[in-house]
Order: sequence, then structure tokens, then C-alpha cells
Amino acid sequence: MPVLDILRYPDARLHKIAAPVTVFDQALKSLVQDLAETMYVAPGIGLAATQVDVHKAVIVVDVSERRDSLITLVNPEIVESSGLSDMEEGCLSVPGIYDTLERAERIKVRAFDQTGQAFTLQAQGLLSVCIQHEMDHLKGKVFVEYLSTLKQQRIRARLAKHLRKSA
Ligand code: K2U
Ligand code: ZN
Repeated sequence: MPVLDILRYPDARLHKIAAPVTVFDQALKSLVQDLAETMYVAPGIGLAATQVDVHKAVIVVDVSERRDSLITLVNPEIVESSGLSDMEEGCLSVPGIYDTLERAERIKVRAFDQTGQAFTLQAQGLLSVCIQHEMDHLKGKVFVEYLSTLKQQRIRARLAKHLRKSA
């Protein structure tokens, strides 16, 4: 179960659209294991396959305190949403950058687990935000792209400077 490399913004591969999963096989189970391992090591509370340069509609999340409640969502779709909430977000692909975004407060998600079993999930709070954040990744969207142009310019400059320093 290797820990995978996480793509760093503004890598163009983060903007690729994930394809729906059609085969629920051992390879998918291995991908889920690797995603989960990578998320726990990062550490993060969510991770999308897009972030490890695998362009399939698979995300893992675990918002539990004890880090022992993994949720795997394959081909997720939001079927209901309500309310609005503001929450500070970060992203493993944009290290060191945090900002507040407004998202739906409650969502109802329909997805499949890694065996191909369909399920629905009602989420609110941090779980709701995390799932929306990860589903954005599957659509090729990174959370900083909701911010103002000026903020995005500053973030790109800061990341580029950090990259030059570490080169
Ligand atoms: O990069 C990712 O997609 C993992 C995200 C998931 C996440 C983002 C915003 C809000 C909730 C979850 C995070 O980097 S995981 C680290 C983290 C945890 C809580 C709050 C902010 C960042
Ligand atoms: Zn992210």
C-alpha cells in the first residue's frame, strides 16, 4: 500500500475531469487503500483520486477524531442540498493556504462503495464541506479558484516563490 505523491497547485493535471468508475475490481480496492493511506499520512481529512493523478471518480474522507471512520465514495453525486455555511478550508494540493468559503450546509449524496454497492449519505458540518471540496477536485476545481483574482495571484506568487526556494 504505497503512499502516493500529491499533485501541487497549479499543476494542470489538477484540472482534469475524473471519469466515472465502471469496473469494481481489485484494482479499485487497491486504489482506495492507497488513497486512504496517503490521506492519513498527509495528514488530511479527505483526498480525491485526481490529487494523485488518477482521473477516476473516487474520493475518501475521514473526519472522525480517532481517524477510524473511512468513507469511500465512488461516482458520487449530490442529489439534495440546503442551507449555506462558511468554513475555513485548506487543501493538500495547496499547502499553507487557508481561506473561508461558503458552501451548502447540508447535502444528500448518492454514491457507490468500493464493491459497487450503492448508498446514500446525509452530511452536514465538516463532513459536508469535505465531501463538496473533494467532489470539486473530481470536476477539476481547486478551492482557491473560488477566491478573488487578486488572492489567486498572490497565492500563485507565494507558491512559486516557495518552489524556487526549495529547488
Ligand atoms: O486536499 C484535500 O482535498 C484534503 C482537504 C479536505 C478538506 C478541505 C477543506 C475543509 C475540510 C476538508 C484538507 O486539506 S484536509 C486538511 C484540513 C483539515 C481541516 C480543515 C482544513 C484542512
Ligand atoms: Zn483539496
